[in-house]
Amino acid sequence: MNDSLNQPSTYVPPKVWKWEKENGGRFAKVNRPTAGATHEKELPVGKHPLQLYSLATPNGVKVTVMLEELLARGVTGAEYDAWLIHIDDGDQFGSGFVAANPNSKIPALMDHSRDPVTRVFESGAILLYLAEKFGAFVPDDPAKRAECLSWLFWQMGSAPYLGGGFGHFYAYAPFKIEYCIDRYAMEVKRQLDVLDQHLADHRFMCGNDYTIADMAIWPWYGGVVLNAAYDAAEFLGADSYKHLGRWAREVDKRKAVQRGRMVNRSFGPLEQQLRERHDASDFATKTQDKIEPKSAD
Ligand SMILES: N[C@@H](CCC(=O)N[C@@H](CS)C(=O)NCC(=O)O)C(=O)O
Repeated sequence: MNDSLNQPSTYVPPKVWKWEKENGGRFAKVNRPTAGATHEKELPVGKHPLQLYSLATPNGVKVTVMLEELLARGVTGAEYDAWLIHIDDGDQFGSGFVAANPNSKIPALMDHSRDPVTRVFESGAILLYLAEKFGAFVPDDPAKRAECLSWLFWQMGSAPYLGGGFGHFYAYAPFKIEYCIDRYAMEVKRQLDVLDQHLADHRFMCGNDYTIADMAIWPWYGGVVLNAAYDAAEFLGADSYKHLGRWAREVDKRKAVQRGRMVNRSFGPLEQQLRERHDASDFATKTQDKIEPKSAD
């Protein structure tokens, strides 16, 4: 044991890495080092042109917020069916899902209004696809569009440090490793400061207009400062990022955000879980508190 780093120091990597045992972490059951389908399973298809296969993680919420924002703006073509993908049970490795996303990760979108039916995977690509399809939430002006896409791609490149790095080692790893938590806390705090300094003189990420850049960044970085992710707000000193906090609370109040984050949610308070969404009325009638009988406690 290396005491100063609070980590075991006996491990010597073999010449060639082998997948020999489960690592005991939260995702041990589904993680594997190969791609492709493990079983045959078709995806269901509902009544709307847009079919979403997802789960209400931050990457999933980006897309359901976008769809609810479009609908709130009166874009009726954005009506959608949202199907729940249980990633802890390996649904992402079913043949139908792999055909929609060869990377086996939620979210995946199929657009049946196009011939041939068009698949879109990667949450950032889905946001941009929908923004272009409906001409909304991405600026037309080239300079503003460049700024918007820069922040969108910033999020796609940065969030793995927050989720796969910091969140994994702080919240999910089977034991706490100071070296890893230090490395990623340092980077995440730097990212929080990037956002805080930018939002000091911008209402939203790209100025006065709320765009797909806000939709991409909020579920991750808003989630951390509002303490909705990893229970790490205190650890990361989230209160000190005043402008980021102000922006996160403003986005949090939007009706479409409140609806979008309920879709494909299978955890948390029952009244916040709309596991599948096929119609706008489902928010009033099909949340889990209305479906599941109350538990005895
Ligand atoms: N870069 C991808 C990341 C998607 C992603 O990591 N999805 C996670 C949930 S947030 C997932 O499906 N994990 C299942 C797995 O890794 O097997 C995106 O933004 O769409």
